[in-house]
Amino acid sequence: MKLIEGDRVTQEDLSSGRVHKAPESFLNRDGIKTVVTEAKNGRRDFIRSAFAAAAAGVAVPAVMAQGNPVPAEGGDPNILNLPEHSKGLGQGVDPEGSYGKPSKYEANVKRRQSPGLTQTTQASVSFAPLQSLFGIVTPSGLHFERHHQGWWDIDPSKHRLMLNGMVKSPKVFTLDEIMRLPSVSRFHFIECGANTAVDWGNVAVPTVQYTHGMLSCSEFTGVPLITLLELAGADLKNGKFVLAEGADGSSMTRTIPMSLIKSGEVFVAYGQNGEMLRPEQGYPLRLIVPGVQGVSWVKYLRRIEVGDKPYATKDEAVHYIDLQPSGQHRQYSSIQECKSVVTTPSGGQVLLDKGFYNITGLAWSGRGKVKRVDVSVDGGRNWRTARLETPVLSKALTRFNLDWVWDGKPAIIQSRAIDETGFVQPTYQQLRAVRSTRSIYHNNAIQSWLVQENGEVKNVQVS
Ligand SMILES: Nc1nc2c(c(=O)[nH]1)N[C@H]1C(S)=C(S)[C@@H](COP(=O)(O)O)O[C@H]1N2
Ligand SMILES: [Mo]
Repeated sequence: MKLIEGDRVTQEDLSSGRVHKAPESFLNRDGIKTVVTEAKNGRRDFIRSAFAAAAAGVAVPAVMAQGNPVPAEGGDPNILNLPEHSKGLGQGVDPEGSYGKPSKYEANVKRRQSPGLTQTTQASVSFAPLQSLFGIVTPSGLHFERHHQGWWDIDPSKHRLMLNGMVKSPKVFTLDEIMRLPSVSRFHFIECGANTAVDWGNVAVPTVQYTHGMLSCSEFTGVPLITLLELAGADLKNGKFVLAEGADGSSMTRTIPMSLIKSGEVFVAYGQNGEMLRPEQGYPLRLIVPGVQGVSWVKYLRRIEVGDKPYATKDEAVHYIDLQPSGQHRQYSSIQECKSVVTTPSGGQVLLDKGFYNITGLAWSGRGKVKRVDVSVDGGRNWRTARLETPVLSKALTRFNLDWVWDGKPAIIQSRAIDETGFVQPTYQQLRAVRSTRSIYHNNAIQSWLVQENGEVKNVQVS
């Protein structure tokens, strides 16, 4: 088994501080470190005793309870000294009203620019901190961003959605009119077709935030596009495609096949996770195209045109196309195929001691539900089936978990998802055989994380 080490991000880059080394790793957060320095027996024992304390009275895997708790000399000051918050009066609610924020101790958890991309003054991509998220919903403030021409906070009272082309009566809707129509709320993932792009050729970036962070999942609320098309009297027989157009300066225009719209799955959303869309996500209206790459989820949606052939716009003729080994490109390959990634332990995190860990990650498929996820800790030689957490929803992220006891030796952690169509997530070797090494989009290869003997976790590729 050969490991390909990163050539674009060196160890020197990591220590120079020019590259983020996942400071948000839950195992080496500042909060824990502070306590560790006070504990006599150092961080390794601290982690062990913390596990044992947490385990008291709770059903835990036997191996976790084995840890022999070593109390700090004289007892734990965090228990012995009554803290301020147990004595005084806490803060009151804001009489002016408020919008809640995360704890100040969670300030590390934020979306970030990737060290693997050209740094520009007007940055256009931010990556979601997948290593810090639980469950399947991406908090709206941590949703990844991809703006081709910057983002806007558009006045909803002035925003309009026009329906034209092959329709009996072209229509213009205000937001109020759209919000009066029957609505649906559905959980779906959105993944940029260029997610994991920089890793096509080689290992390129250190953490899961940058390898897989152009991925998010929300509960979206809105009106099925078919409802709006019917109101405009669209020619659903001869109209085979629609063109969706955004109101920002990027002239984002994408062709959507009518078959997807007729299935009722495509909808025009104004809601995200129980509130209005965030401006970065296309407030006040965006198209939701479940299973399809992010670029088709047109933000600031202002026009839908019904037509009888694909539009071959700039973002589908020359971008978001797949280079084949023959040198030809494949167009309109828009479904995000089955994919998964372990988010803990993942690159940049540090395991402080051998013993029990919960391997966790995300799986998804643009073709339906995830059926199974297998996890390997030996680089793909042996696999164990992970536990899928409910709900398992179609074209949404699915969370998986698996118990693991680390023996302190180097381990290569991988996950392999299988969807309800039977599609099995490919290895890099399998993917490169059909897609070459110089592709950009739609990289759904199995990700490998190397756990080194010193506990540091690194992004590697196994060939
Ligand atoms: N109007 C408009 N829609 C857009 C874009 C854009 O730049 N403008 N970017 C597209 C791309 S490439 C992606 S991956 C997703 C990103 O959505 P997000 O920023 O909400 O994560 O929106 C798509 N829709
Ligand atoms: Mo994208």
